[in-house]
Amino acid sequence: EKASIGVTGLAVMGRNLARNLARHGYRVAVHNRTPQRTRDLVDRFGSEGEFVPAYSAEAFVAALSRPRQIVVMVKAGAATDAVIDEFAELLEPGDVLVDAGNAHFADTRRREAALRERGLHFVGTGVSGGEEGALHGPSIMPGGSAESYRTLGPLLEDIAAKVDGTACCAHIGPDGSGHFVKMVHNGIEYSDMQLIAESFDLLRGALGYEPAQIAEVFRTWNTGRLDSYLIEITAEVLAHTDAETGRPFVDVVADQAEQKGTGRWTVQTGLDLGIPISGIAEATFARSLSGHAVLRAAARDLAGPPRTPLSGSSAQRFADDVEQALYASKVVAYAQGFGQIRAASEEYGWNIDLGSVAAIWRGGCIIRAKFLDDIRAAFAADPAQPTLLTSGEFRKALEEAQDAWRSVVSTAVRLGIPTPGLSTALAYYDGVRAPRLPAALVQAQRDYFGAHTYRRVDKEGTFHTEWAEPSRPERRVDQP
Ligand code: 2AM
Repeated sequence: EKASIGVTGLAVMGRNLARNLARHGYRVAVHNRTPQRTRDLVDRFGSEGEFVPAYSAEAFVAALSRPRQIVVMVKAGAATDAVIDEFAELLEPGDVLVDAGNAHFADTRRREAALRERGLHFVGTGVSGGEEGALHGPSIMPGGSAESYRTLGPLLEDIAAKVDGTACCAHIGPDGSGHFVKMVHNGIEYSDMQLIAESFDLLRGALGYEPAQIAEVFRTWNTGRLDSYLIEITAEVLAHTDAETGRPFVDVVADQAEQKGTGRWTVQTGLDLGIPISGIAEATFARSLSGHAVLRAAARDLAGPPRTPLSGSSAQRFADDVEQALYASKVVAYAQGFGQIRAASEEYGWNIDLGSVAAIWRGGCIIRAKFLDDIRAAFAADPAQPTLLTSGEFRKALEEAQDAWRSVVSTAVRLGIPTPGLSTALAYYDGVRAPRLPAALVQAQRDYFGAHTYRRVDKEGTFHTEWAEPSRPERRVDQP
């Protein structure tokens, strides 16, 4: 009997995906460049389901029923290309090759086009949830042809996380769309994490709370609208005491946050598309700032304000104010991220259903949160809305939060506590709602030094002022 799907690349993620498939009753062919990993999987987990170990690419392909479906789970980049090249030779038209790694969507577009030429379906899919998610139910974001999803989709939906009985897996759109959506997921994750970290820093710096007390605050928040995986694990981390020193664990961890690159890609792509994803950008830059040890050592003695903790009624209100600032900033970060997905969808003709993206992020993935069901509902009610900020419940929440949000950001500024994420989100909120922006002056400056022209508020046309002439005459330049 042939296997209905195969997994190649059996490091932890691939192994756990294979086990998840087997536990759901699928016969799974398993293969790895180094055969020991394949043997190891079957030895340790063979009892969980039906595995068909294959010790060569040829044997692996021969073990699969048609159309053959192969999930590739190797390191993104050259390894993915090597594996694709190897299997493309062995597969036949109609077969499906799935890249479940974190590929850049532009690579996925290139690979999909090349394999389509040969009659093969290439599915670039986002998988979020880490090792645990891969085993117990990740959020899955597959791109590629609609035809490939007809055979592959049911399997992926079976192994995905479920929320209210709905699978956290849906066909995103053609070619690179799945990996694009996964990339933005990770960018939003950066933003969520940074906002939470800033909230912690504020509660500590402005109230003098200990990490264990802050863990309690987060636990309380986690019973409300901020209910999410990231808030939950933050409370766990903050409550943890280092065994060796007896100090709060968060205080013994070096304060340098690393990144693997998807946040950077999100920011780079945001710049390319001209979409202001300032929340994700600040979160990414905050990580890079933290890593610049020499810069930070040199700047350590720059003067700042005294950090006198708050007292009285402002202290009593502060934790609640931070909750509101965090929530409002989170809404901004998601509005920006969904805006970026929409822009890419238009640019590449992907026709992505934003509500469906929100729906499959409700479970399995790192940013899973109650909040995502509200986003799903907002897009379901009005798929074409220009921004989440103005949609029913979110508008109300932002308008209610804005006083607290401003107060938190001003407290941060006054005490010299860096809050790039919370501050930029507020600046975005004020930027998009401003009836007039100083962009008028920027455009005038551009016309002055570069003759870049401008449009006027009071009449049609494109104009240029002859700034070098004393009388500064204006000419209309868009007609003969
Ligand atoms: P390995 O066990 O043979 O090293 C994560 O590194 C996974 O990607 C591993 O399963 C690893 O296989 C696989 N991998 C990395 N580079 C590869 C390549 N060039 N060809 C095939 N598999 C590769």
